[in-house]
Amino acid sequence: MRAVRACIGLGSNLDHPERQVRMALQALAELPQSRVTSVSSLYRTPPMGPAGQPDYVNAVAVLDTTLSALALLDALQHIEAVQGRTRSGERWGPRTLDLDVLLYGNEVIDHPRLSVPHPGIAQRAFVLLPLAEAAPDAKLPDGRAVTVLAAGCDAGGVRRLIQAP
Ligand code: 5RU
Ligand code: CA
Ligand code: CA
Repeated sequence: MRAVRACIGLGSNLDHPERQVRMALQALAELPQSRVTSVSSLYRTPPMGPAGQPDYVNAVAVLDTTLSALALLDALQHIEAVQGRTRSGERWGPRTLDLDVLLYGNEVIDHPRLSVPHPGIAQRAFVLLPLAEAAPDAKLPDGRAVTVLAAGCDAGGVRRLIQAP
């Protein structure tokens, strides 16, 4: 099967976020049928959505994978669970680890479990800045370039924490 380039968003704001993101990057590197081709720097980002939660650490990893989009989602949710993700708190509340399929090749997916491109991708600096760093040639299925979106977003408060390897 032909490999698809999938872009994965990583986020954590509980229980040593930097360590959570590093552990998740290691887990992504060990996914079956997949190869990590690029990883962004780690960014410290102010929380969007519900206020009063800790800052996040965000990053993006790029994979070449022959996993289907839903098999990839299953694998990401397994990594979240291993790293202590609970689904009990408030919607959009703090979490130990959040892994999102941001892009899956050029596909548009509208499934009860999975929406790709990830909703909000075109507005959120904590997604666009690491995405533009890790996959500077990436475009959304509608043709918009992530570098153009990143240059136009409000990057207020987003700081590079750890330079990409
Ligand atoms: C509403 C607006 C809800 C924007 C959400 C993250 C949103 C976050 C994250 C940062 C959420 C979804 N803020 N807020 N990083 N996830 N900085 O990963 F993003 S909840
Ligand atoms: Ca998310
Ligand atoms: Ca998620």
